[in-house]
Amino acid sequence: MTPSEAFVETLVAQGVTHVFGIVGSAYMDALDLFPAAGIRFVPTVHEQGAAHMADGFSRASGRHGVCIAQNGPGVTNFVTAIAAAYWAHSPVVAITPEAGSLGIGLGGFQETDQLAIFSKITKYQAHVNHPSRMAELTARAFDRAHLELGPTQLNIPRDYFYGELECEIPQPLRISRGPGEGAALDAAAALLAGARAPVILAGGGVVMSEGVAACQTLAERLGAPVVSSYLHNDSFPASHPLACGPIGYHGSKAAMRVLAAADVVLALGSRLGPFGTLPQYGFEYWPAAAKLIQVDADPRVLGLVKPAAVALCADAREAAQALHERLAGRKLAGDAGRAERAERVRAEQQGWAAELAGWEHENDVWSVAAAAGSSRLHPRAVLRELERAMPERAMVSTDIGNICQIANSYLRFEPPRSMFGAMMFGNCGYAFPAIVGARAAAPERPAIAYVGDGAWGMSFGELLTCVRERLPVTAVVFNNEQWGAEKKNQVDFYANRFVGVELENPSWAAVARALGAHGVTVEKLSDVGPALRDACAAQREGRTTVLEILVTRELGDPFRRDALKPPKRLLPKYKSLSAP
Ligand SMILES: Cc1ncc(C[n+]2csc(CCOP(=O)(O)OP(=O)(O)O)c2C)c(N)n1
Ligand SMILES: [Mg+2]
Repeated sequence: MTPSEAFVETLVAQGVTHVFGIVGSAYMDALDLFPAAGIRFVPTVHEQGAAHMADGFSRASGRHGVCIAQNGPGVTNFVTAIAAAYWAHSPVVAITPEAGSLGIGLGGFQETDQLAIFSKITKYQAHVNHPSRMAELTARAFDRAHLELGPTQLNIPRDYFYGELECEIPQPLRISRGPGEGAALDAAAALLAGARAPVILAGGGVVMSEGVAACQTLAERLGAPVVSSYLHNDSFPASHPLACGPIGYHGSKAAMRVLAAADVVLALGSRLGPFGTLPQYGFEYWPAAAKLIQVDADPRVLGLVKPAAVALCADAREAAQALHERLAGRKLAGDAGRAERAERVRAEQQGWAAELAGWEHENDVWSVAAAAGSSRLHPRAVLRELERAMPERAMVSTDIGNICQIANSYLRFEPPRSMFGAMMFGNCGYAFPAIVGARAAAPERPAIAYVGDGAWGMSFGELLTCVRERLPVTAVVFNNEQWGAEKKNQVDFYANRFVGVELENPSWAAVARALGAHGVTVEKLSDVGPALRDACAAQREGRTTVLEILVTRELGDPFRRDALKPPKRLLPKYKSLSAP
């Protein structure tokens, strides 16, 4: 076969059905085979969009997401999105054809050091150093992405697609972490059996391991409330009596209060990232005195951020099952107070629900003034309406911004693989292309992106992909005419000296219509729910809709209060800009 055939046959063997990218001469010999191989090439507007789509595809399906681009500029356009996939733990394979092997180093066309550029944001980099290794190294890039749950790079000198070789196409290698080491499981089971107030923190690993049912069985056995880790609101069914919602920024106070009262915390499939456990609402809720059992498939994150009494390198689902087995027939210290604990959990859930129901707008002085006299809608009221109208089995991606983060309080899911937050890379412009990829993976599910107007400016171009490729989604664009999340810092720390945060917008609904999508401007609260329902129904007819919601400029709690300091100015010319 030819190397192009070996490459494409390896994709087929790995189960690849979609590849996102922009066409380029560097890999055209292989691209030519895609249709005959049963692979759909999804052309995008920008390669960043392609890689975010690959990420969303993989998060919705649990399968690999794949993107490909022209060497040089096409490939460098991937960078931000691959970094985002790295922190989302998505098995994305970035295929990066590079300058021809005989010209490397001569400064020919579209040449740059593509391995160095991705070295810190991939789990593995395969460089095809000889055409006859095409299948072997392609397969390894896929296997490693799955094994390490993160992006890998497959770098191919463009002349290596040509030639002839003989090879076997490798079968996919799938290795489970298993339930973890026996002695550590024993120790964890002993801690759980001795716990008076155990709490399970269900992380992204529960979703990725298809471990929700196992987590639920274990939680019910222990009578342990379950909190979700930051931006993983879908790691436990929200309607379950033990579900307390997400911890972290704009999360559930019920979750954080319940966690604060734990004596043993079982962190299931979580790296316990530092941002996700920061104090919120002025409340330091991490139970530092509690014994921590940390389970994660990546041994490098065990005990990294929080000291763990027991660290288990394991698959979250298998570990939960093994712990449940070890607790069979055992007396649990927590059984004594089980009814009171259940009552307390219920009270916390109801307390938070009532607080949220009464919290219709922001109450700080700046926000009240900013919203006064405005006919625009309060963001919280809009988020509540959207929550109420959310169709069953919807997938929601959320961007980085003030309103998108407040949405954490209002996003409740039953099945996993439903929420796709821009994870710890935190890039504006994530949510929209990610939901397009999710939609490609799960065409039967309603697909919705929450995006601020600033982030929308970065990402709306991919509307063309939705229209051209019939990948219908709904974008909810919160138009507050500002880069709100950053403006909030200027309110809190810089005495309302606004620099670079005001946005003058076109009608985003009109822009959507000009690009061939449906565009709706929502100005009345009672229109929010019906507009979302209509837009999701239109997805079934192949139609993409932008719901532009006109909201006030009020702003909720800031992202990085932890990282900003009051301004100190020493030079006389800047003295007046000092904090009082
Ligand atoms: C790519 C990128 N650039 C800049 C930032 C810094 N940043 C974080 S939030 C934010 C403002 C987001 O504004 P918008 O999307 O309008 O949402 P809002 O905060 O107004 O709800 C910015 C600029 C970022 N996170 N990512
Ligand atoms: Mg905004």
